[in-house]
Amino acid sequence: MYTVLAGGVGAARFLQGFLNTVDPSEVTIIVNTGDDEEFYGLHVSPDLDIVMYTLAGIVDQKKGWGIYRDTFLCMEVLHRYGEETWFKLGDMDLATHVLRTELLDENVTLSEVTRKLCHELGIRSRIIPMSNNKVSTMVRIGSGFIKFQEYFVKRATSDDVNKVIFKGIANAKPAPDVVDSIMDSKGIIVAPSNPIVSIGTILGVRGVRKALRDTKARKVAISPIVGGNAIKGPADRLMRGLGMEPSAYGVAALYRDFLDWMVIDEIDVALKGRIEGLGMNVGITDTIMRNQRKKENLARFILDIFGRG
Ligand code: FO1
Repeated sequence: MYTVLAGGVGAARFLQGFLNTVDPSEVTIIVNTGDDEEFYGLHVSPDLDIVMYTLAGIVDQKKGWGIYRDTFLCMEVLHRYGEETWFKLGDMDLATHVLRTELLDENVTLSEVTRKLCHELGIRSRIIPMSNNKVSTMVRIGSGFIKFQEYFVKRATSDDVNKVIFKGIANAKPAPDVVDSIMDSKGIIVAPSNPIVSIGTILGVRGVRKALRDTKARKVAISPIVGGNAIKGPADRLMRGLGMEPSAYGVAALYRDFLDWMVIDEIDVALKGRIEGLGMNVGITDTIMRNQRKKENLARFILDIFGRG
């Protein structure tokens, strides 16, 4: 069994290769829910949805989120009603949020809702939220905090962030199976997701870091930073704003207490020695997942690390 710690788009791209290389039913994906937000009274879980839609083969590949060929007619009407519509919820996508919200209102947990949605979408891997408790990622710009989606989508990550907090994390329990799946896996993969606001949130949930240190599984991370730049999103700028080195080394340093292997891109070969100095092995390969073949090559590279003695 394998466990993948996942954010949104970067993780989903990796999974497209990985799940074509191993039996999908042997994979558990623990997903960040710090980005979750309410819009128009609906509970939206962007990272869960990105992973779910990707595995179901219905994601809008170009955007990386939402459903392929969705329309946004509901948004147009909301706009006419004078509502803010900067967070684009597609008409088909809305069905997910309507059903999720209805079930959550009936006290069904987010884990159970996710299991039902995955089942109906024919997904064979197990997708679990990091926690069933509410955690809200907030970023500080100047002296004030704003919610993550406001920073990420409304303001298009244009601000300098000097602090990130995960509101509610101290009281968030790991969702059922999060710790067990880490403990029972043969291999753990930290997807090439944002180390602060995607993976950092999962690692902040009580017991997760300890489980990662204690498990006998081999733990491998793929750097989302290549040549000092994030492959997608604001990870590099966030790291710099928080006083960290925006590089594969900076990412490895965040995982040093539990990681066995850091996989970095060929471009970053010069960082090998410094990363090894953190007490982990370094794998070097082409990590830019431009097409399905490259996604599967990266997956095979990771499987090869798991297969080594
Ligand atoms: N990302 C955007 O950049 N713009 C959007 O309007 C947007 C809408 C959206 C709707 C549903 C959903 O599940 C995801 C959505 N995302 C959108 C993606 C999402 O905000 C981010 O990719 C993640 O939160 C970061 O992992």
